[in-house]
Amino acid sequence: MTERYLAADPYPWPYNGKLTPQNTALIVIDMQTDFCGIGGYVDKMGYDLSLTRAPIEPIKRLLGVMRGQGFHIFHTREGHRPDLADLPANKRWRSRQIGAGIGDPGPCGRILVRGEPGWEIIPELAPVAGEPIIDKPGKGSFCATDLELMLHLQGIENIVLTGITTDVCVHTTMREANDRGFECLLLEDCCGATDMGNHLHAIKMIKMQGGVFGAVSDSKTLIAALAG
Ligand code: C5J
Repeated sequence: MTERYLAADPYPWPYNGKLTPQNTALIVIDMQTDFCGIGGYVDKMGYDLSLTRAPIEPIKRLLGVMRGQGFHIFHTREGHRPDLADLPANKRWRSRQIGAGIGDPGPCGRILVRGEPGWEIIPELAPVAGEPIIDKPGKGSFCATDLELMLHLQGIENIVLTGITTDVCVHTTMREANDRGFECLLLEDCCGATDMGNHLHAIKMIKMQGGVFGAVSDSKTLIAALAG
């Protein structure tokens, strides 16, 4: 197989040059109204929505290219059962401290509850038929989900991470994936956080120790590499 790499920091990615639609998945994390829409969880906490909305257009463009080339695409949603049986009491308590209680009613329905309008993936990035959606109760996409099994059954070795928020669900998922032996790439323009400093620091952390969790690049670079 011809080796294929893209420019990334701190090393050309993937480490072994094995980049194909068959062994690589794009994961779009938590692009839900609750994290980037008016009246959702992040809005209710008072954070700047422009930061979590910034990745919408870059992800949309990337989805178009990667779908067109037959890459695996996965989506995730953070949320809890309507009876809140999977919501840790401390998670609920903390969210209430900041005025956006998980499970409580809000402008987009009950906050972070499965089936509510705020929990839905935004229409701009809606999954298409055949793209698995991973429903997760936590920050990481591997905790209490079947994601790892599905990745292994499909022969996936490389994971391209996008979505929100960079420092929480994206970072936790990247760390979990890295520990499981997946080769990870985070696209910085396809991620966003509730705080720009946290976004930048989360990106910096990945690049330490020769790429302690993988590598970082951007969607333009990946799209150019896929065109070549
Ligand atoms: C958070 C997430 N920040 N999707 N969730 O609570 O990052």
